[in-house]
Amino acid sequence: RFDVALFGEMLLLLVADRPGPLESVPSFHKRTAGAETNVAIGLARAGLRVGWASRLGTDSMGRYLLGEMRREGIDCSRVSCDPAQRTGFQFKGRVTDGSDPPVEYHRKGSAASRMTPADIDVDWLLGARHLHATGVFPAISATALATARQALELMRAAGRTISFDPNLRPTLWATPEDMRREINALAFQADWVLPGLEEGRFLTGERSPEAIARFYRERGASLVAVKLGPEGAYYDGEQGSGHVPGFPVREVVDTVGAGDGFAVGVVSALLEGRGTADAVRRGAWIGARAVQVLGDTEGLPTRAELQAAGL
Ligand code: KDG
Repeated sequence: RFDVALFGEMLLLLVADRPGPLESVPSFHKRTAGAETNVAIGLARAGLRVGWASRLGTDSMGRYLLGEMRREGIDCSRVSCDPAQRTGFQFKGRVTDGSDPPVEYHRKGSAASRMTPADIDVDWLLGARHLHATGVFPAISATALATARQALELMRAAGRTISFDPNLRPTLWATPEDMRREINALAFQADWVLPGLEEGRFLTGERSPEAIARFYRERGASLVAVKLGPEGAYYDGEQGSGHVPGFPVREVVDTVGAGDGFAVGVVSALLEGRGTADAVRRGAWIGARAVQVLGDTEGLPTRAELQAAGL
């Protein structure tokens, strides 16, 4: 029995040690990446019991990633490692102006992209009280999309809560229309929907955070929190609506992972029974930490750090 289940691809991340085109960068820092595994790591550090289901190759990257997840105390019993398959990886560039860095994926045909609904251990999944899903895993292959859909359906049918971060990756979809349709179909199954402002605009055709939130609220979400970057977040839920200001940031080192940090804050706090405004505040705080570090997970706080910050 555990608190949160997640399905998703974990990637080896190679972050450039200096700005410039990737081909001219001489050395890279080794880190881990993957939207769902970032959230898994953050939730585990926040003190929740977390289970992650996936596939990895048995190559050195797969061994490294599995070791990192186990070190965080995450249940990896539903991660299968296949010698015939390869672990995905990505390069990430460095930027100095706070913009989103360039990313180059090497994940096509990866072990995780070969997951199918048959990989879902239903008893294991239903042993969790909550599912967190993002738009990344369903984007990596048709079978991953089917797996994500099925996981959401099973949890919904069992009356468990679901959080969903659209986390749009246009390069992984055939067309923008496919992306909009499939991501919205998943979002409509979720209780807590966590889009970024630009994502929300693309997905709903609305402009304002209020209208984006209303769009998902009218389609079943009990809480929508729209991420506004340095401006914090707007939320609309059963306990009311409001705006949480952003936390101060000294220097933006890398924006990737901020949305995952936000999800960690909101989901961990809600599962602890905190109110919506507190949950969104925790999310905004972790998001602000996440942009000040190079990798996706160094900014994710431990339970003790959350307590010390009064969050
Ligand atoms: O949300 C962070 C992720 O974007 C990153 O860790 C890698 O999964 C990833 C992706 O597809 O970009």
